[in-house]
Amino acid sequence: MRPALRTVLCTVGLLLSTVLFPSSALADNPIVQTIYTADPAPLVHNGRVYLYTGHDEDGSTYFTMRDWHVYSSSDMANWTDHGSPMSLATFAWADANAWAGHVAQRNGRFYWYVPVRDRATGSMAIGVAVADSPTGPFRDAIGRPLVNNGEIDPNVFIDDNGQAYLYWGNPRLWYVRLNTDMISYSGSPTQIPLTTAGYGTRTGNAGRPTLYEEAPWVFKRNGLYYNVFAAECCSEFIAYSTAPSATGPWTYRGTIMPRQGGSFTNHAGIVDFNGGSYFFYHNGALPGGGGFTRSVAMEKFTYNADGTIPTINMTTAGPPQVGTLNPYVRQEAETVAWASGVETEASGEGGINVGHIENGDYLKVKGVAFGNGSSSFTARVASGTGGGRIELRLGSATGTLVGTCTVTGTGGWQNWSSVTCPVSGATGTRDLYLRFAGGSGYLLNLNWWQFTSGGGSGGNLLTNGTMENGTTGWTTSGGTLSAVTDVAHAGSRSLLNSGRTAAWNGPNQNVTSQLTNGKSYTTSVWVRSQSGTPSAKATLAVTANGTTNYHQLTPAQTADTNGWTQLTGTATVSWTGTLTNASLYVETAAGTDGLYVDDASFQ
Ligand code: FUB
Repeated sequence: MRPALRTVLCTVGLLLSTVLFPSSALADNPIVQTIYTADPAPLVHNGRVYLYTGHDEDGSTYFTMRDWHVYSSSDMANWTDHGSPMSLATFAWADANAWAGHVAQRNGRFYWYVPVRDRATGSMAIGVAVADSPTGPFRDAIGRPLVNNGEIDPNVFIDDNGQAYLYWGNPRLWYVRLNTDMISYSGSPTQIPLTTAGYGTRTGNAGRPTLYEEAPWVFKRNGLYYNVFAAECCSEFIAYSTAPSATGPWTYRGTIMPRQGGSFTNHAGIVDFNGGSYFFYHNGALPGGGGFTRSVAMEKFTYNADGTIPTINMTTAGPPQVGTLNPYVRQEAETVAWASGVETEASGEGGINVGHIENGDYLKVKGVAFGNGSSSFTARVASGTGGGRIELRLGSATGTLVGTCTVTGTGGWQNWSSVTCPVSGATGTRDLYLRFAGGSGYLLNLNWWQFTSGGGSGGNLLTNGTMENGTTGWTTSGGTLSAVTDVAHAGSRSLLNSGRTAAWNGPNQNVTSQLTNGKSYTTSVWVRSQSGTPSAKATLAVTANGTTNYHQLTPAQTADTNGWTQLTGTATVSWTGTLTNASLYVETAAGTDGLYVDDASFQ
């Protein structure tokens, strides 16, 4: 995507999130924000909806389309970008126009039928590619056009008796019976009579007396055959006809989606998934969008009791989420409900990563089920520059900060490394925003992420570990404690303990009621000295039966490039008798310089 569009998307993403929609219901339509997509073709397979789309090139003034893309979702809110497994180059005999395709599944294989321009004839033809997986890779199944009559928009329907039909056409409407190999056919292409009874009445175009324009989508429901199609031009609306058999006779049933949305074409696909019915279409809703720069979106709908389809209008909210997203298993960075400012690309580790990330960009992941709480977050990252920060925020891109991961340079945009940071306060089911922060230019690439669950109040036993709530939860064993905004490891605040008169003076927190005897605790805290380089540490003072023991919690030290040092370590905490006090201190081995503390976790 070109920088200009990226900038606009970033701006509009923020606008959408801050102006048009309440934070709990941010726009999830259109489905893809990183490129322009068109001509949706959904397919349900193994508990996921796979969405096959065309791809309008940025700034197009015609249907300039060179490849196709695949996305998938298990919850109809978060969509995983699978990249582009098929392009014009897949078909050696084609030279242009990667237009509206359709994928059908049979015997464990996936067949992608597409209209492309036949180099030999200069006219449109239908090709077919095949793959063993719904995400490809796809290869040309026959090395030549399957049909070649200058018309477009293939769609395949397999009837209950196993007979498959290929439908296509603009300006006419055709079908042919496919053989069970799905890459050859029997008999000749047959024209479906375009009568006004079957396909409605168009006025003012003697050459096209019916409403049928293009984009057939045939399916069967409760014994009734439906053909949903793009009607009239231009602009198009979506209408449908029904029939008692796959070959007709068809009866016109009316409009499904009236003209709207800023694109003079529309193109529909319908699937049932998880008990719901979903209507996919395209419009010009993204910044810079229009008739040649389209975007795929979808709505949930319910058939009327008599099997007719209700009027469906475009929305920015899209359908409700099916279930929730599990943050405690690896999630791909490219699984999002909304991406602002970023792009996706092939990853050197396989699959896709999110890249071209700049300060202020973000990814929204909808309905993340944190449950009782998370203790840490791990991200797979790469950076060819100095890196940046991944802020974990809830509810909006400026919402509550529950953790920050600092990413340093990894020596290359595909030199991957894992970073882990503490998380505090991520509980329940929330929309998660991965917001990127740092200097100018590209900051980092993100391949995947995963949270670690932790018990208690969000996993982190410390209150206000991010220091974003001022001094809340903290006291000091000497000197003065203040919340400062001029120095922060992440977010906008850190804690400063100034006026220290002894090395053991430092911010501390009482955790007596939260400790479990014999349990192993992991600690992470970021520290920075006001001057000098004192060796800081975190110590847990445990008093039981009148005796105090000191556990050193943070033997490891890792400096980042901004003067901050991360202290980390794990210690088993046990005691004999009655526990009367347990407090975690951040202190120094020597020296009394002022001490900044940020992003502390004990879990
Ligand atoms: O995307 C190119 C063409 O525009 C498709 O083949 C038609 O259905 C219309 O959407």
